[in-house]
Amino acid sequence: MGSATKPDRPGLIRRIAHLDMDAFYASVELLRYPQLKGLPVVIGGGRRREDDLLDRMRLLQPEREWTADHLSEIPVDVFPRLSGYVGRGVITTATYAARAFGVGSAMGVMKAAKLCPDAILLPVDFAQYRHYSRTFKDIVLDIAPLVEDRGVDEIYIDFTDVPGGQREGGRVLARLMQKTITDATGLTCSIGVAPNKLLAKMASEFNKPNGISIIYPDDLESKIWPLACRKINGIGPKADEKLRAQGIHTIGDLALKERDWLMQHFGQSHGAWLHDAAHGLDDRPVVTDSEPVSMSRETTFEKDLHVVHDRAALGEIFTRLCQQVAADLQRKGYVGKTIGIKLRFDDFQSVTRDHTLDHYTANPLEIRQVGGLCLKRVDMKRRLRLLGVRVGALVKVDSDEALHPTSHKPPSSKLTAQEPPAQKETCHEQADLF
Ligand code: TTP
Ligand code: MG
Ligand code: MG
Repeated sequence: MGSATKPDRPGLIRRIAHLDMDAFYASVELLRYPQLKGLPVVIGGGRRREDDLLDRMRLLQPEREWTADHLSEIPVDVFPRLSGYVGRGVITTATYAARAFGVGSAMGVMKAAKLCPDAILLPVDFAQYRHYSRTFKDIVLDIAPLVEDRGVDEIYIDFTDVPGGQREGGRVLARLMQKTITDATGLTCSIGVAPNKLLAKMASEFNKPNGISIIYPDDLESKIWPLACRKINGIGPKADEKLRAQGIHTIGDLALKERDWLMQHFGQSHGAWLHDAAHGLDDRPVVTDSEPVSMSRETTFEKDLHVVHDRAALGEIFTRLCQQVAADLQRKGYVGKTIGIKLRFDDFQSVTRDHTLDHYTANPLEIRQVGGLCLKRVDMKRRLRLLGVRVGALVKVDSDEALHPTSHKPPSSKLTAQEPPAQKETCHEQADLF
């Protein structure tokens, strides 16, 4: 594994970790329903409503109180089972107990019901998953500064220069991260530490759940080569099929092929990449988060809403979204100048409008007011599926720009619609809708 040392720090072994949360959505759900621990549970099929199960309990046991504080007291036999499910929903993830039945991500709920009819089915709650996603990432950032965000439940971390990052190949630091995350959230994760991102990503799967796996440069032949080519992040089903057609099934098979042969059969750059990957070579740096350019909040409705009949509900939802995005900005220490809205109609057409202020803000009332003006510029001709608000042109709240806005440009409004601009008269009716 040639890229084991850092070019800028000769002699220092490059140690890169990949951290991935275990059965993430399902594990977050189990925090509020701990009575389901160890049981087969799948997440999918619909969105969480606040809170269907409590309503059911209020009917079953009206003599006592049922609030959000009592979720853990709901008896297991009250939870919906897969067997009762009819619909086209898809499973996002499953607990390890459900995986034992062959149930997993991206499977239709109906199919899963055949495999494990007694599994409990819970709806998704993205806001909750985002919250825990932010929490575990912040915890890791407190321990190690170089973190690359790879989605809702995974990150790469550069261990090389972090205290403890080289001890036992990174195991000591990995253990500290696992413990800190579990103590703070009750969630577990698995971590792979290796000389580079490619191998770390594979390694984090080796000892799931709640596992640590360390790969040293000498482990390539014993730990990596026996794996199927699909285990290389970047070899998808199509590429795998092409490799199989050439009799290449494992990473070891791939490593036996000459670089030139791979380049001939799979193209110059892909062939060279395949060769490097099979030999455990990967020089990609851990790319830390760049400053965000915008923050947004949006929501898809349970059922399409009518701009007139549902105006009160829409107004409330819009206010809440503005408050949420303002809270996001304030929590992360940003202010923005461009306020935008996004709508999706029941025919899936999307429309956006935005307005740029001459100053920066993170004030929910101001975001609400400017967002409301943007909404008035939309021809509300159909029912709405989705509503969102975005604040862009962000700067840090304590930056020079925020404190002394220098731009002398007049405030501007921009149409970014995927449909013709609204006509003034047609949207008059909705003028004070939200
Ligand atoms: P993963 O990390 O792939 O899976 P996981 O965390 O559920 O389980 P594991 O212990 O094997 O890591 O995905 C993270 C979350 O992303 C998962 O909890 C749900 C969501 N997801 C989907 O919604 N659809 C999918 O097809 C996949 C793979 C994941
Ligand atoms: Mg995961
Ligand atoms: Mg993941």
